[in-house]
Amino acid sequence: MKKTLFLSLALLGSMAPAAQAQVSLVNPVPHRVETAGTLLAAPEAWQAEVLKSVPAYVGAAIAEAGIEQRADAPFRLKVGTAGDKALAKYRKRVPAVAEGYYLEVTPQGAVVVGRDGRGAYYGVQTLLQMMGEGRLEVCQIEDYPDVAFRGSIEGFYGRPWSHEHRLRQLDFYGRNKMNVYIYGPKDDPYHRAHWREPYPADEAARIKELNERAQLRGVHFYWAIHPGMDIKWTEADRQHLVEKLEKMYALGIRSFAVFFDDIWGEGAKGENQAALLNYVDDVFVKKHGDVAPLLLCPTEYNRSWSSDESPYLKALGEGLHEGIEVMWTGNTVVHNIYKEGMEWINARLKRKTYIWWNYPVSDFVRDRMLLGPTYGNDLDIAGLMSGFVSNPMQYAESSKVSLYSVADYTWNMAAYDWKTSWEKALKDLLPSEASALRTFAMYNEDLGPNGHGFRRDEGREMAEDCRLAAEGDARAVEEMAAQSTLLIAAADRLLRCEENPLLIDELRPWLTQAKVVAEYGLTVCAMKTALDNGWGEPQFADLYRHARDLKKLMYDNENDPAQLHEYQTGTKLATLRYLPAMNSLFALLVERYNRQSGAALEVSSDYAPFHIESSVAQLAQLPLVATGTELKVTPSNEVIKWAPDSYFTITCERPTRLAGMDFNFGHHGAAADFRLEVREESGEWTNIGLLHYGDTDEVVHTTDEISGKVVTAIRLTNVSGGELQYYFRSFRVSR
Ligand code: 14T
Repeated sequence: MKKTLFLSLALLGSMAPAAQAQVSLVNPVPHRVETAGTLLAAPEAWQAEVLKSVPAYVGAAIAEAGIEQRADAPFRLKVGTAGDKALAKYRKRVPAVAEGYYLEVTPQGAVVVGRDGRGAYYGVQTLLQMMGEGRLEVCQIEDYPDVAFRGSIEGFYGRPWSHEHRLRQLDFYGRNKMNVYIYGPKDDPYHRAHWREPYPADEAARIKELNERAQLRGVHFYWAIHPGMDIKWTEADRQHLVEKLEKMYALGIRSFAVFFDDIWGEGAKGENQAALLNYVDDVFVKKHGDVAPLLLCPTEYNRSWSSDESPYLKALGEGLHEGIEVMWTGNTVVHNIYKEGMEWINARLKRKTYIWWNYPVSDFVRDRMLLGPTYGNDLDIAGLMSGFVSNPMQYAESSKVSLYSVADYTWNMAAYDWKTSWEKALKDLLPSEASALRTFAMYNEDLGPNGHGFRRDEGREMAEDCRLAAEGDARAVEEMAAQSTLLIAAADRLLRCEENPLLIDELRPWLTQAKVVAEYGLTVCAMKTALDNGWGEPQFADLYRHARDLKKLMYDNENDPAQLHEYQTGTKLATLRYLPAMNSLFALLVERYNRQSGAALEVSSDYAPFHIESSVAQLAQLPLVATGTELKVTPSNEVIKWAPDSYFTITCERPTRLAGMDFNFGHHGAAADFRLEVREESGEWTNIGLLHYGDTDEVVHTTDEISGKVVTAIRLTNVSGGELQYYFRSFRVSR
């Protein structure tokens, strides 16, 4: 793109300062642009002519654009496809790639020529985006997607997106040239747990409406089914599957996916999965003739769960009909996508893999809001994949920060610039408060320590100031104080912003928390001023107490049920650089104060009344939530491997009176595999009996002896003598 721009500037001999002013608004970044930067006023009315070769939804998009259609308007818009005779003179400028388009803007009007219907739709989107801010730019654009299938997979654990959110997503995908939405929320019972059962009428009607909206936006609506948890490889279950798919077909769905992720046992057999998919391909896809190629999410869906000679992948690669697409998350479950890994998996599956990118999904770090830039995937792998979809957060609007850039990356990979794309995404999501959103987002990027080891470089822009402020450097501390005030200002502006209420509702717990976090930072910075000026008692001590109280408020915020979203456990931000820097500064100042004045103030500002300790790595990092009378451990999506004698302990900073407790590891009989002990104030460990209520109860309950005990720790130990593999569905203590 840059090259062409250079060339055209040289040819025209002008250096118009506004070159590409309007084109730069377009997402994704177009491939080939020729412009001299000549700006026009965007037309308020036009004569739009949409040729018959173009599907009706393109005409609808033009009609909805808010520009008056008037027979005597001087600006003419013509939209067609490469086959139209009337547009023959443009034909050779239309890229020979599905969904490509050519767009030409002159002072007299605009012409859009699509390679196909969707190409025409995308050309219109480019034109409409270029008209932002009341201007338009004279230009010629040849554009096309790098990756054939681009979009999202609603595939997370947690509360599925609402209908309203899904409709808004589909609109967003259309505008940003994404053509895939895969419907596969883990917590929709008709997708997974009760896959054989048909949707009730009202839910079926909503899915039908979603599919219709998707068609209007050029989006393939994939309906996914997840039968692997209890499928039997029998004729009966084969029929159950096809019957369910037929029901969805009758609603108008034409794209289907079958998921076998996160299962084991019978359902996980590669040959059987391949045979089933081939069967569905024969009796369903080919029979209808208008259904898209099937999409499979395999059980070994990432390299760390597979091997060079994996018989499973071999069974799929050799067994699956040509044309059936297979999904893949990369080298691990949550990982950036690299060229070497793409080549590895493509060779085994004998096809171009369809990437399921597990970002910005946050179902394994539920206390996080992920608003950072989208970076890290290789930029030379477009030709190695058949599709690329992002698994987003349970927070639909907030996920658009990342999805905007996924659209950009998958369309024009070589030109992808994550910084610019991020800035544009923030402006697109909240035009009136983009800078406040940017400030806030700088502190909401990293995932914190997590089982998948996926991290983000949060606060890169303040790295140096954080490092120096932690050592007490005066200028850096001043800088951090100013940054803290900016964060408070940003949070307040967003809290009172009315432009996108759905977004603000999602962000609210983190916005509230951001203000406390920033107030803490400000207070620590003020402690330095107090100490430098020799204020001593009572001012330094007051600030010191305030800083520690704010830590307690942060903790209370994290555990306040009124502030938490469903499934959310805690509200963390600024944990990679900002808070550690402020914590170090706090400790340094308090030590200095203690030394100078002979005081013995506690040097740490940490407030955490309960901690987890565990020899099981998968459990050691799980967050704890402590509401009024309840203490809950965040459930895990994973199967937990308990080595023999491994333990899980909750420790209490202060003696705590227990009322009761229970846990659910998804298995009747688990009561016999574990020993539960509490540590009493004397330091002595006491055994507590465990039992199930009834013959099928999965919950493990304690005997009454626990009630009223005052304890400093609770410990659960695997005493079965062997390794245990259990879910970790819940772990609750009431006090
Ligand atoms: F199918 C997959 F490609 C996939 O990623 N499956 C799930 C997905 O639904 C979830 O949102 C994502 C992030 O947590 O990871 C997968 O879920 C897991 C991952 C694990 F490592 C579930 C259990 C695991 F042990």
